[in-house]
Amino acid sequence: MQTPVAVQPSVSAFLNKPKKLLIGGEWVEAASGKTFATLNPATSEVLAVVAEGDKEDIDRAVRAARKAFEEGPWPKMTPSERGRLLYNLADLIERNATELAQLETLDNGKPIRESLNADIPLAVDHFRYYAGWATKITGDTIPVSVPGNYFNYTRREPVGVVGQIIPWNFPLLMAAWKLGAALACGNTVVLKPAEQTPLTALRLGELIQEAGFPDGVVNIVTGYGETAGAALAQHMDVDKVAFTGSTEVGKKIMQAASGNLKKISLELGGKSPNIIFPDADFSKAIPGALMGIFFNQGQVCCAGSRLYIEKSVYDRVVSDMVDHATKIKQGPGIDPSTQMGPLVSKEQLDRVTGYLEKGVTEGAEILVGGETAGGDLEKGYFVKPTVFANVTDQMTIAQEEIFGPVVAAMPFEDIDEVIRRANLTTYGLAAGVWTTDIRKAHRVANAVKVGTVWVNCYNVFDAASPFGGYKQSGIGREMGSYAPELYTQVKSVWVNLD
Ligand code: TXE
Repeated sequence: MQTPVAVQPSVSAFLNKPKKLLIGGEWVEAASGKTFATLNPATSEVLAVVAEGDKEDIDRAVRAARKAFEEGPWPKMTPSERGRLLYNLADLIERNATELAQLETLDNGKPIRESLNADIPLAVDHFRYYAGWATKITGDTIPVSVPGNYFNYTRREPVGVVGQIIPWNFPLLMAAWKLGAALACGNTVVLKPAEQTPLTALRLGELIQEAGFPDGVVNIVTGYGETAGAALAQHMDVDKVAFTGSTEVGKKIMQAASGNLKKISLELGGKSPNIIFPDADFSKAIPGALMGIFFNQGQVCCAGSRLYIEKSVYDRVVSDMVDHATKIKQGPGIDPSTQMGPLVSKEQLDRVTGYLEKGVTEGAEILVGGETAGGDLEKGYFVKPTVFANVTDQMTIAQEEIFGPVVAAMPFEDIDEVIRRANLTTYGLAAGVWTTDIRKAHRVANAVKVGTVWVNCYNVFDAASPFGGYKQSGIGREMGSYAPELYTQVKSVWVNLD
């Protein structure tokens, strides 16, 4: 097994020890005894070996979560005690930030500067934010008009046992997005990390135990989507499933959930328009457009992958983008000077290069990139940052989520045209608009059918602000005051006062 250089001793120690499933407070082997390897995408070498959970393990984990939900001590704890545990967890993540960032970078490929400065601090923030919510899940008193003398009030109660299936692009942060609100609201959880990136979730499991969460409140089953993931989505004793991933699998989750009509929330793919008007501040718009598509190698659900540029400034913006793209330093994420790491897997590399070929076949022109990186990086899953021109809205590269560092640049004539074209997609996750004219900014913000609009900025997130999609980008909103709606159900209580 390849132990990477320049990592903390605790990272090497974690990589070398057996990685089991967390079920009912115990670390256990998969019932089948099977394991699978997780690779370092910068080198394609084996990074660690992990237990391969399947249906039987999901069954065990759901039983443990049910017991913890019904019998306690979790349901008997006060909201403030539950909040305290979430604070403890946030503190522990913060204390182990470098270790977690290194693990994340090795497993996922992302530059260490991103895992250290974005993924981990955002996860800490997220747990702290929802720690505060634990004491603020309230009901209402309702002034009813029915004849008689009634007192009617509502209680917000936890949904119960929640299955959470997360992707590989922000492994720890997605675990935080899912767990924070679910635990603050008093649910118990079975978490299924992505098979490509199980490591930080497993380390998080250790920190969850260290923070003092009772056994069975959080269970973690690593394994594949079609087996462990599907078993969780279908399970008849799971009350809700929360999923982040592809729209294709999102639809399967919805079908699987119909067996017992479990509640669902889905955060799916996107093809987000990023719109630049000629009156934009280009010193911000160009870096914003670059970051919008190249952050995390473009493996971001809200990536600004359709770049609409008003015709009069199209050539200038595109040439600046190309110029900057050639200067991006690619390399192993663990190298602090790396600006862009590898894609997560060989499968993702093949998917992205497939889109590059398709773009050319359909008549688009590659201005920069368009190929894998050779030389020292040949063994890893590196794709060069790519800018496509001569793209039409109907082309596959303008319609389908590529999930790689690939942007389609397209000129437009005026605001009405760009609004219409921005909405020409089955997705509706996010949009960006760059202008110094506040009227244009608001007109676009109001007209685009998406869950998040960034004006003169991109990829800004805060635990307090909701995130989720219109159309086929998803169902429900995570974060802020909205996520507790996903993780509670409302009970109306009538009391006859006569
Ligand atoms: O995603 P999957 P993949 C998009 C992106 C990417 C494409 C494919 O376009 O190129 O999806 O990536 C679990 N029942 N996004 O194939 O399969 C799986 O184990 C239950 C967008 O990796 O959707 C993993 O834990 N679970 C995205 C999770 O689903 C199943 C993030 C996501 O994997 C399952 C990732 C099944 N039948 C990819 N099949 C975003 N919205 O941010 C798989 N899984």
